[in-house]
Amino acid sequence: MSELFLNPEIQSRVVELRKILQRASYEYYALDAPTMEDSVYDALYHELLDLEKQYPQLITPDSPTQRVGEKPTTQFVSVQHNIPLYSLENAFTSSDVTTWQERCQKGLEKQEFLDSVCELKIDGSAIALTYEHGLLVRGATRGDGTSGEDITTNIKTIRAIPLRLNLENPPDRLEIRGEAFLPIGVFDEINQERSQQGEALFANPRNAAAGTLRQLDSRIVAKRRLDFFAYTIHINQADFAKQNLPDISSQWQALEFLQQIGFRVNPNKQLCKSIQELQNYYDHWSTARLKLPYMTDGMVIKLNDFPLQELLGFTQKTPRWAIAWKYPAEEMPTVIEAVTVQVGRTGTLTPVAELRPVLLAGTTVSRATLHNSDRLAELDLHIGDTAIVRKAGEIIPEVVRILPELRPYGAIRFVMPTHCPECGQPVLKPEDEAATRCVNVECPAIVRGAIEHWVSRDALDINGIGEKLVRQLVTENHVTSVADLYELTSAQLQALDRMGQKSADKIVAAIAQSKSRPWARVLYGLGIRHVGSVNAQTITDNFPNVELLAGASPEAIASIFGIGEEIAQSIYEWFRKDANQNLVQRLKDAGIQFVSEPKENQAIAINPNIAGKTFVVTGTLPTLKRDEAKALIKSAGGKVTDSVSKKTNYLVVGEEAGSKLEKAQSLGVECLSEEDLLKLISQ
Ligand code: 3BD
Repeated sequence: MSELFLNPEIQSRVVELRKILQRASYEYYALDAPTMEDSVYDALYHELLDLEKQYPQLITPDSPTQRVGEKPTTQFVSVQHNIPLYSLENAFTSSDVTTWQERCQKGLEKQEFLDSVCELKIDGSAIALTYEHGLLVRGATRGDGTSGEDITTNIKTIRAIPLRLNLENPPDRLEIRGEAFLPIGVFDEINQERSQQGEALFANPRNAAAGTLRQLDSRIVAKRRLDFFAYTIHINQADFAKQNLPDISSQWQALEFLQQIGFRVNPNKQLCKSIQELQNYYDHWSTARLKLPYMTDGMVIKLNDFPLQELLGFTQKTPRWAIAWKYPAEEMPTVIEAVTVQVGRTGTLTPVAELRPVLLAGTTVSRATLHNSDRLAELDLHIGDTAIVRKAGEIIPEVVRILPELRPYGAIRFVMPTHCPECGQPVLKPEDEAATRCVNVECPAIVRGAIEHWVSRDALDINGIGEKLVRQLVTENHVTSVADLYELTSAQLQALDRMGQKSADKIVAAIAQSKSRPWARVLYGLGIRHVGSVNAQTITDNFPNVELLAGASPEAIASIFGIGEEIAQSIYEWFRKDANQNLVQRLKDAGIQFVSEPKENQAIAINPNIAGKTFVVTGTLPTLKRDEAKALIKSAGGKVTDSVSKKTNYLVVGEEAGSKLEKAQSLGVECLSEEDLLKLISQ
């Protein structure tokens, strides 16, 4: 009935609203240049929605209100792809890429480098879109390349995919291919939500995207905010001529055209004119990709010229004119052959998976941490399980998850031992802590750890005492505490395996030299929980001798600017133990410094790049010692702390950086190399 009373003004308003909203979406998604405030878009969108509710006969399939379906589908329908979706050949090294380029040249009887377009390889799901007369009529998964599933209702929820092409005279039919993906931020949000609701987590954004695309309820898909980058266009030759479309004879032009007609195209594309340029693109994005809000697993190289592509054609599965150059995999499945348990310096027991070796991020990995017993229980790990192991960059390899469907029959669950594997004493696991601990102060692992820490570079810095020697000294009972080091004789050392007089004398001298190390290093060397080398300096600045510190209340210690209650409590408790008091006495008797030297006045040149900024230093720097780097930062007015937090401005990173780098990356803290730091200071 309402049709009869339809006001022509309303009809034209509906058409106008759609035009305005479509334009705004195009600028926002395709051009990445928003022109309309969200609130304005919202208001106009709701105006359209209300009109369409009143006059349902005005609804068109390309209306921006039609992105979310009404009710869930029961199953997806299989569809044939008119043009198959090919696979890509993989390259893993620059020589693979050179070989590919030479093969192309040979096939085309050319001598010179063939211009190539580099695109980031987005780690999502390949999608095929069909447009008829400019309207999106079908979206399908890649499937096996020849047939996939019709997921049109889900595809329509993706705002980066236009429902109508931005084209005056659209061809009768046109196919677009590209990659649908979940931005990493959205992925994290989804997993956080799932974990709160006790649902199984998605392993990575790719699986989450694929899972979302195959959701039967498009209202859920709409909430997941999928995104899309287009990279291929197929237009019928005859159609092409008929509509007098612009000339598209290269991949570069195709990408530009795709953006023009309304698609989001990845902006990080490059037209390369030499092998060196391909290499530079690969090198640049191998690290720059880590800062992108979506996952990439490599780059795709395509010969730019369409006529040349056509001449080369396809093999059974792949185009000869394209290749994917992959970054080394960071996650791989492998078999856990055994689990061993390591005892650390503080007595913490860490379960370690012994793996069938796999290549990860360019290195062979045969062990991965399992963190603690809570994590073990979460994984439900059985010996012989196949697990996904992950190693990214400098980060310690870890077991991400188990594939229970591959568990061998009769496999035995691994449980944490009730006794320390090093000393045989019972272990403790406080209810409120994840860690299992050996609390036997004479446990050889703890003694070894204490000594290794005492001699380490930021502590007493004693050269020549490595892990092997420490092990020998402890096993042979020469040393049961760090104080025993100062009673070692050259003769005792010479009695050890492979130790000559010269080396033995050197070590004894190095130990003696350590007696002159400042009180701050001594405090750090004691290995009190939570006391890092920076905290130790702050504390000794305020407590110039050990007697003052040993007698201080937790409140007095925590009153120091920059020292928290946890550290204060830990120090307080440490000095309450007789064994520790005895240790301090023995070290004092041996001549170790437990008193601050009077401070000389230092000339300070405040640097605005550094002043007021908070730094953390980690790993082995190429030329500076960590202490030297820290002193440099402090002398320029910067603050140095021991651990990375949201308040950290910079992480200075060297070789073999561990969890601090991982933390900094997850918090988005800027990382500096030694060179970067020196530049910043000298500016
Ligand atoms: C991307 C093929 C060609 C048109 C075949 C050259 C293999 C997934 O960002 N270009 C890209 C990306 C993927 C591509 C092509 N360009 N094929 C491309 C691609 N920028 N990821 N892929 N695909 C898409 C695949 N998918 C699932 C199973 C097997 N192969």
